[in-house]
Amino acid sequence: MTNLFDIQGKVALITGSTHGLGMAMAKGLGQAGATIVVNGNSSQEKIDAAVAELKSEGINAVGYKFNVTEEEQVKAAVAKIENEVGPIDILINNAGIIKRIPLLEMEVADFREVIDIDLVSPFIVSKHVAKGMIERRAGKIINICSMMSELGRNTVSAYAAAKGGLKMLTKNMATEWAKYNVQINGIGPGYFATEQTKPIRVDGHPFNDFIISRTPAAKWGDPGDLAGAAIFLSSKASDFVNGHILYVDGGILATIGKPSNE
Ligand code: GCO
Ligand code: CA
Repeated sequence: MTNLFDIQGKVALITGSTHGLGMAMAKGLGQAGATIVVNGNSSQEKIDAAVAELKSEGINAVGYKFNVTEEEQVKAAVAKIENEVGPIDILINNAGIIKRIPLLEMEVADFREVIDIDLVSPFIVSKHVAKGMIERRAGKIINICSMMSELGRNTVSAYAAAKGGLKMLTKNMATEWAKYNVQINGIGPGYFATEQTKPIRVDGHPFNDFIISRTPAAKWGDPGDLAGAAIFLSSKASDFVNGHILYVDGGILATIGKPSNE
């Protein structure tokens, strides 16, 4: 029987996958049988450690260090990966940063850095990976969006601008590439317990209670909760799904929230 969700032997490049949600999705796709191409840019040791961690779970994994904001590096890395590992079947644009600074205090350079990593890099990486996908008439691209693709929040203006932009970039990629049998979709994680949210998750921090009360599921997401969405959007099961953002948020976007006494 054909398994609609089968991704056995597929090559999946996940940017920014040495830790956090990227690593969680690497484990999810890897456990489903995909070969994982880990990427990071901060240090080779981190990449090696991530590859070793995946391998220890029986996952086929390799690592490539490159800066997703530098087109020449991306171009060279994509060619190298396709040559050494195989054609990239699945691309997850996950690498991203956040700066929590009020608008009036934010330096232009900081704003630009967030836009560059969170919005321009998915364009750069997709551009170079999609070429092969279009030639092969097959491919899956998943852009990691955010609650901030839909909602604003104090201090995260550049991140919200980038993630809102990434939602529209997803729709535009689908507009241009869907006819080549490439599916481009987004995953919009709600609030997950990762390093990135650690500063606002600490016990007693007002944001911690706020998020739990703001989430109908009444908890922070476990990074492993993203695996199902990632497998769906990487597999045949989603072959006619295009330009869609799948929010995995415990229901945050479904509700206006509730007063603190309820
Ligand atoms: C914040 C959070 C968010 C989350 C996530 C929400 O400061 O509000 O860090 O940005 O990380 O992206 O979907
Ligand atoms: Ca997060």
